[in-house]
Amino acid sequence: AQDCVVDNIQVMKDFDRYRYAGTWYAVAKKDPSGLFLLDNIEATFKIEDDGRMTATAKGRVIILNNWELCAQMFGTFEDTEDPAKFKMKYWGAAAHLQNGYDDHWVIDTDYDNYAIHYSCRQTDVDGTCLDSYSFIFSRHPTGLRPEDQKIVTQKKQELCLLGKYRRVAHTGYCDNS
Ligand code: DAO
Repeated sequence: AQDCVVDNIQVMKDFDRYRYAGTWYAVAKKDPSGLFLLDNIEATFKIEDDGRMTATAKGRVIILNNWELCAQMFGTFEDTEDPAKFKMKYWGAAAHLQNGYDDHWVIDTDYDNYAIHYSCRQTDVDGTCLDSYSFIFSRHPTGLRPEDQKIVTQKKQELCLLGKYRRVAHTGYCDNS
């Protein structure tokens, strides 16, 4: 089942946000148009007392053409009828950072090692995605375990994004911010 129609994309079954909570390191990323987060990207998800998911994230960005900084970002998630599909409102801690309202889908995760995120910002008339972004997350900043790599490759293919990812470096740029 791989027709590249966004509505047909399989997401994580019985997604458990409590097991998903905590810090994830982006190890690969498929960029949207007008990309924002460059590298040193990590996200920490939290489940609030009322059960809603929130996140803080950071990553190296370049704004105003040549100003490099570590962006501190915040996100709040709205639930949908599918437990693995959220609407994410996000904004930056400082001026000039991006803000927006995106889909935030968890495609697959084992909760302890890897997670695959997907967001389509714009669909085409045929239902395929015109502008998507996707993070491959690891619990380990060093990358994915070899045994997780083949699952991730399979899921990239199901997202019709195989070959469209780049590696996300972790150099410590955002460590003290
Ligand atoms: O980097 O090009 C891009 C698109 C990503 C924008 C979203 C960043 C905000 C994230 C907040 C929370 C968690 C993932």
